[in-house]
Amino acid sequence: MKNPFKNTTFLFGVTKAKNLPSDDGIEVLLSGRSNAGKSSALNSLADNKKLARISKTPGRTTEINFFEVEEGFKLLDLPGYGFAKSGQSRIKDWGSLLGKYFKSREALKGVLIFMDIRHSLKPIDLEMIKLCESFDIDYVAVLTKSDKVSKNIEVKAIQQVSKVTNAIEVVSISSLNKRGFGNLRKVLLGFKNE
Ligand SMILES: Nc1nc2c(ncn2[C@@H]2O[C@H](COP(=O)(O)OP(=O)(O)OP(=O)(O)O)[C@@H](O)[C@H]2O)c(=O)[nH]1
Ligand SMILES: [Mg+2]
Repeated sequence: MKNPFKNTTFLFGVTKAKNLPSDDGIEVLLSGRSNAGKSSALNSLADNKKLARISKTPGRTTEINFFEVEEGFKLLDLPGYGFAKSGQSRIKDWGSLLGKYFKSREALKGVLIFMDIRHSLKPIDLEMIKLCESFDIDYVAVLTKSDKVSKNIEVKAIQQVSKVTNAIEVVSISSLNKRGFGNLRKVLLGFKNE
């Protein structure tokens, strides 16, 4: 089957709420701590290494980057939380942009929360979960870098996150060996078809 994410293209990055594009179609946010593997996952989803920039230095993605999967269906790559390298003012900018976005965005249909499978549910992840719950937005826990742990640990991590959160799905992926992307694509297409 053809990969429905294959033609995903980068549209633009936004740093201020006033520059957000018109509020239509379907948007799914990709969120998570810096270095969790969001941009790598986006590239693996689309099977295109050049789509999103992979950071060697954590915290380099510093805006909301809009990607279009197809007309009316967008994925938004968020700057990683915890900008050790970018300074306080960035954190503030990001907070207000994200707060405004959540408050009024009709297009927002779901949030993927990317977490390194070895370090899931850190306080900042719980804050993102709270944000989703307070606005009644469905969220999916995406446990990344599954290549770093045994199958046994992988299964336990999935069970743990399923137990303690209200995530509509918990999936595990590896951008290194490409496991789990069939599942992740299914979950994303679910938001589109809701
Ligand atoms: N072993 C392994 N490493 C990975 C995987 N996914 C990402 N990485 C590595 O983790 C680092 C961060 O990956 P990114 O995809 O840039 O992470 P990000 O979440 O987009 O980071 P920010 O843009 O800073 O928020 C890079 O060195 C990647 O090569 C994976 O599935 N397995
Ligand atoms: Mg990134």
